[in-house]
Amino acid sequence: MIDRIHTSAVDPEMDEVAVAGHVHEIRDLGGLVFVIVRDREGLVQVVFKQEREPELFEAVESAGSEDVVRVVGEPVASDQAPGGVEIAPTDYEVLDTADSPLPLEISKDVTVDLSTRLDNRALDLRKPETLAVFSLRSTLMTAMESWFDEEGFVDIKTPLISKGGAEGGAELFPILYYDRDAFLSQSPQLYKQILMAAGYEAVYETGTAFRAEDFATSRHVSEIAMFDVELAYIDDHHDVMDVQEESLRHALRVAADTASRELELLDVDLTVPEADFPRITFDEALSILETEFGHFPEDPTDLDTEGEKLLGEHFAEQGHPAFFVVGYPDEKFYYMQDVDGDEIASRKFDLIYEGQELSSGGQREHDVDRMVAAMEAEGVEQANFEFYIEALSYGTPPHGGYGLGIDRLVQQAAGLDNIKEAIMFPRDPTRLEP
Ligand code: AMO
Repeated sequence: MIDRIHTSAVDPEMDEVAVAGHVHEIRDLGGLVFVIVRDREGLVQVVFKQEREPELFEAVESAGSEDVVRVVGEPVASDQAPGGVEIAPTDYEVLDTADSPLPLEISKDVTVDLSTRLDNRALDLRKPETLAVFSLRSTLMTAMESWFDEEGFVDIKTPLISKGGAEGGAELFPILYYDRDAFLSQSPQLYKQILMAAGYEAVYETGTAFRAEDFATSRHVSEIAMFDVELAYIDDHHDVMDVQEESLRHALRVAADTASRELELLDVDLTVPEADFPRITFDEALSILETEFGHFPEDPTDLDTEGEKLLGEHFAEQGHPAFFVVGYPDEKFYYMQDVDGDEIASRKFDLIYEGQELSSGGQREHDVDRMVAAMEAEGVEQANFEFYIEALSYGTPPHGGYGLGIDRLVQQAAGLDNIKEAIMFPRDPTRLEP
């Protein structure tokens, strides 16, 4: 490996350091050139003086923005330098030069629309604020996965190519699988349930789901990073919500504790929901919307974007950034519905976080006869689900789970206007590259 330390580790107490990175900024003041070097951890200023190091000075005068360089030198405390330290160079090496002009400015604070940023994503990803999003994303997801590892959940991988969909026909991306028609997976739903029938007891998957929805919103994409969870031997859907609540709180807490540099760059004050997440019924949600906001969702069996936002405001005022809405009517065949003694229509819940649906889940129908009846009522073609129905028919423990949209989690945690900012190379109905 090339000998270097990160810019964040440069300390005036050190005798000599080597750093490497992109040339973020150059300021030429005659006999003095300031070069700001950027790596993954931050920026450091290098001061080249013509009188002090004439040879290096000559070399640096031809430096260009975004060249990749390595600098060796002595760290010196400096009040004017970013981070309070600058480097007096003893060696300067160009590892690669960058073409110019750059199609997108990296260092200058100019407002560029999202579409231009995404067209030039390779450069946009270099911006410290963009990198902060993905560093935060990595922190959140590593923390999330470790919570499940610690709790004994099995890390699984389900297929991305399938014969049919789990969530509905219209949203499937067709592909050619050798000489047969197939589809990209919409959700690991059926497989995670089969694993419950197979006795795996508790599983999680960090995966990808594809939805051929026709949308133009700030919260939808066609290729979604999905965090799926399933657990067996539950009493009811509250056990599933407990898992979701604790794991999300843990991930946000780790991010708040360890990603302070990223949160500062993003100008975000991350609230960790320490109190119990409120759990309200779907009917209660409708009633809050009606009485407090005079809002009626267009589809009376679901909450709309505006409704979720308004409920988010209602609970935020009470100090709750996250809450569950439980018991949606007219649900998919795999959710437990119309249970004797239940006051709710189904054991399906959504988690709303910062005014936006973050996950859907619930207790599943493990009684195959009841599930098949629900499929018939829903008009679902059973032929595509035979492997699933059969797998569940050989004895399946009571179970439940949820799917959490990772991109939405990052969008909300990082305070981003558009979900696409939370994805390195997002896909939507119009964007297939880069
Ligand atoms: P659902 O279809 O509600 O449930 O998806 C779960 C979560 O995935 C995210 N999501 C999306 N994010 C961005 N763009 C999209 N087009 C998009 N579609 C969904 C949301 C959503 O809450 N099988 C069930 C889960 C389960 O019950 O286990 C399912 O997929 O954050």
